[in-house]
Amino acid sequence: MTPANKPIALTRFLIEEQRAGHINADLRLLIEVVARACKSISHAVNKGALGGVLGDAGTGNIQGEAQKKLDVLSNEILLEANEWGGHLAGCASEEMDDFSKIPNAYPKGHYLLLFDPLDGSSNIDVNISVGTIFSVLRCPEGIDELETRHFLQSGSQQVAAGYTVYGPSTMLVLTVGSGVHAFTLDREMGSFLLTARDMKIPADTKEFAINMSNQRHWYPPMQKYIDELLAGKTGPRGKDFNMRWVASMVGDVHRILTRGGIFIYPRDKKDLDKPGKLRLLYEANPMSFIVEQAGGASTTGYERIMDVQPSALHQRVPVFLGSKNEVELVTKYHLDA
Ligand code: AHM
Ligand code: MG
Repeated sequence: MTPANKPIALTRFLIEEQRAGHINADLRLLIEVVARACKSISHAVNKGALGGVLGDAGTGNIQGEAQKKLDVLSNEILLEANEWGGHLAGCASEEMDDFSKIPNAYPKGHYLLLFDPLDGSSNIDVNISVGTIFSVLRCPEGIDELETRHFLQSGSQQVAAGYTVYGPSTMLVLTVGSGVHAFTLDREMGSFLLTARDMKIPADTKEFAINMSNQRHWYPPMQKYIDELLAGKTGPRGKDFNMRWVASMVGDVHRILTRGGIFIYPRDKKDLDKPGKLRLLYEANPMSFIVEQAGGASTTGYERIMDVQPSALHQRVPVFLGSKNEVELVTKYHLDA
């Protein structure tokens, strides 16, 4: 590869975004630190059994889910990397009951970082893609003490969002509100290099992602929508649809960002206490920001996810995201029901 067509590094890309007025120096530093933490997580994920990181940690999170060793390790890596940089006021994570403040020994900054340190945990022990998802919000100005309510901002307030997919290669996908860009980790150089600029999700698709084993628990609009997809060429949709389910939202969203599709995790009758499985603040919102920036759509089946006013840190939400025309159709089925 000649120097002229050599992909640019994340560091240079972020400096150019700062010059273009899309981010300030603090947000640039924050994203750099998150990327560095993701490199460490990538190394741990890659070592697998050799690093002694597989299996259960023997603990549970606030959502009653058993934590894997890599869930706990990834959470620690992200916290430690971010607490001393001076750019954050606090962090919240899927793996922590409550938010975490910046220790008094370090200066406090103006941003809040929310993350799912290792999404798709059930894939860890079977060597299938997992990922890290993150969302950045502004901390409200002039507050005396950081409280949970300061994190409860709608997705439309996000200033940056991204994920890293630890797959056959490690890729960081990022938006700061000026399109969606993907960076591949060059392990020899130790840096993320820009490999896809301004990614776009096609409006139409023939591919859907859903856990079909829950079908009997779905509500009527979902049954109708999926029945029509499964009916294929001779059905009302007039085309055959294919199905894919990685069981890691990062893996499924990355495929959709690359070649289109719709991802669905609906509310169902199995657990009436839970409005869906995925968490609003550190899964649904960042993925929605990315998908919308790539020209796709993202709803709860009834409203735009990024318009939902959060009421709790670990709040769950139904998720319909991806190719715009499919998301609009399934949302219409819900609103018309
Ligand atoms: P996790 O954050 O505990 O890993 O759970 C979230 C994951 C998503 O990545 C994925 O889409 C979904 O849960 C898979 O659910 P299922 O177990 O129903 O296949
Ligand atoms: Mg998750």
